[in-house]
Amino acid sequence: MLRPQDSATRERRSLAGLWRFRADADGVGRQERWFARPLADAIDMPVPSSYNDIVPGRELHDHVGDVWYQTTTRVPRGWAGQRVVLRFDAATHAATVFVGETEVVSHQGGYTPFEADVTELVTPGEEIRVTAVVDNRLTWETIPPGIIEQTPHGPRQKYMHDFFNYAGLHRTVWLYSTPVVHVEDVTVVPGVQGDPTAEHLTGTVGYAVAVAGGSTSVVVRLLDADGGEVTRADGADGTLEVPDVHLWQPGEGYQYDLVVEVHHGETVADVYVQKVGVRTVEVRGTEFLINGRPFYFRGFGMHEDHLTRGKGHDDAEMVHDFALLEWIGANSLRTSHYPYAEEVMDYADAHGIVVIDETPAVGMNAAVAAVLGTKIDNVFSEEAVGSKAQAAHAQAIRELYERDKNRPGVVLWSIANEPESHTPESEEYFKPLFALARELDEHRPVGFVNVMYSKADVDRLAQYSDVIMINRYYGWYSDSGDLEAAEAALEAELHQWDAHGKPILMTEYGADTVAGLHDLTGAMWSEEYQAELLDMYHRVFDRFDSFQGEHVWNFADFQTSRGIVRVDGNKKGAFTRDRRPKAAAHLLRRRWTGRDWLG
Ligand code: GCB
Repeated sequence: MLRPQDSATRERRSLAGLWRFRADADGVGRQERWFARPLADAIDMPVPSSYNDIVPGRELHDHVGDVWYQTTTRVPRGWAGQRVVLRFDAATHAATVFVGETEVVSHQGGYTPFEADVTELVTPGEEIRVTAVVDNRLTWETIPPGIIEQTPHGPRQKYMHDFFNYAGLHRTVWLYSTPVVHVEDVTVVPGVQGDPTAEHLTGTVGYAVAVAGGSTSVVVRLLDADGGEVTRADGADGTLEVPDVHLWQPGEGYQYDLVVEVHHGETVADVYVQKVGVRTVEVRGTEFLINGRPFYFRGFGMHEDHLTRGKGHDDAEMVHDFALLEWIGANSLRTSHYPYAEEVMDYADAHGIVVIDETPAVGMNAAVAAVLGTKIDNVFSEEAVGSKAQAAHAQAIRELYERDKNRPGVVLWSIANEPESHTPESEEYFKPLFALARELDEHRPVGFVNVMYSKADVDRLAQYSDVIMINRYYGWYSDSGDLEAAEAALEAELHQWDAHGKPILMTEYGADTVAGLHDLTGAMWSEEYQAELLDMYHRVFDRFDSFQGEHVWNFADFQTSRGIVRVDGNKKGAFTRDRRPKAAAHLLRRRWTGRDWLG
């Protein structure tokens, strides 16, 4: 699905701002048709934001079920004769949208966009009322999965991942126009002729344009970053050659503009500009190659998580987080454990940050669930994560691909985080999903993130992955406080994975750490322990040639559900939740940049 943009033929209007909002504790709003009139008893709710922490008290924080959002907007007069589309960048986790009294779209899946053509329902120059009912419930039919327990005190949402189930309209809502004859989709596939490490390379950009609304011809022009035309071609698909190509590189997000013009008779009916970064990705033996050169991942598993707004996107927070990544010397991140806002992805593309792009499939694991207090007998069964979840999972993979397929920063798909992966049932569940990911994208490697309960000797999914991604907590959840034992166990395990002959990435390692807690005996929870643990891991990583990346868990402390293993959230951040560095941040900066904090 194309992102809305302003072009010579298109306009967009953000509906960000304060919406009317009401939680539907009794679940009666759909039946009572709350969308049919101005929302009664409403409070102001910022969009984008999670709603959970905006007002004090548990009621909204722990709400289970529907909430209602409503706003009015005037459709620009100048849009007469245009197609008008209403797009939600995300609604977590499911939504049904109404324009006036008409239902226009429903969507399941909390982190990918959806839209509706509302042309027939609007009159340019007049106001419309937009209402969205957003459901935060996680069940055995959703990704991620969850369980709703009915209790005498009301429904309780349980889930098998630790990050808090923030919900609401986390990203912008757009009203946008396109011509009736319009570009519906663009796919680009970059490449190079010959050895990508050679000088003065010729790049290639395979492209395919889908047009809707009438018979047309398509012209594409490729512009360099200064706006100079590099090449042009006629036709809805083909391959462009880019002489002396300027590659997209880690650390340098050079991008071209592919200007797609749809000609209808003598006129240019629609113009859409697609960014293109030319780079290659390849797994060769135990190496992960970007543009033919070995790439070593340095960075973090992240979360979209901030004070007050929860998972709501905010440009200031985003730019600050990227500035901290640069300060610390990170070259990459994983969108743990769901697709991030498109603004984040744009920023990564534009600045040469390498991304492991993850679906929202997290918490498919009985052992992890048990630690978090939920008992499941057979996780991959019709009673739990069965065919319905698998269909939702497949849809999540498709929507992630459709959204991010053109992004140069995305070099690897992660189709799940820490599923149980040692049972025949897990293999049966995942086999078709790996096949789907490969069918969608022949040009990027695919993998999943392995959990400590399904080690190399029993795992059944690594065979389907191009890279080995593992999360390990030696010295924290196992060998707690004993870094010598942890070091031996980590090294022994890496030897086992080494035998696969694939690149190995540590996608999570870390220790909960209370900022400001210091202890000269190196006690757990202290800043000293976190730094010492990371240092130990690095020592071990450096002993393996097949080791191609280190992503610390986590970039920053983040909010979790309530439980006895968390005090005010997960504290494994190198930064606190309000982005102050712990000792570990300085250690990482030294390892990744060779510099101290003032250096
Ligand atoms: C994991 C999960 C991550 C958790 C982390 C932890 O393995 O992938 O979502 O936050 O452990 O800190 O427990």
